[in-house]
Amino acid sequence: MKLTGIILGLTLMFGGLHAAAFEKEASSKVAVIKLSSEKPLVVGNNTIVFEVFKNGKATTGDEITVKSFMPAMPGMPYMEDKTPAKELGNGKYESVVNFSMGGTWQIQIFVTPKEGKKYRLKTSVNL
Ligand SMILES: [Cu+2]
Repeated sequence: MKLTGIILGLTLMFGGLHAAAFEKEASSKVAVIKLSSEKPLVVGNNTIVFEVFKNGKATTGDEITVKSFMPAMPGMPYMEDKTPAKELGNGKYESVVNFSMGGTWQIQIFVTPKEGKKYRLKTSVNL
């Protein structure tokens, strides 16, 4: 009984350490990209990890640029942030994305693979 409690406690603890505060998936016929962040998304800078899979396999050597934008709203101009991602390995790429205000942001992920055609995946986030 006591041991079970300890094991459960440890499982919850380590589970908690690995859980991402933000997770989202973008996919097309070409690829699947998993977005995640250790911290919840905020207005300002966000470190987002992009995991790129092609045919179920993690990619390497891709060049990735992340564009986030919000269409113009009454009394507010179009807003955009565009930043390259750096490769971390194992199909993971990291980018610091700046959201300058709360609301819905459209995200476009531009991928230039080491081999094959360039492609783009779209998703969105709310904050
Ligand atoms: Cu706006």
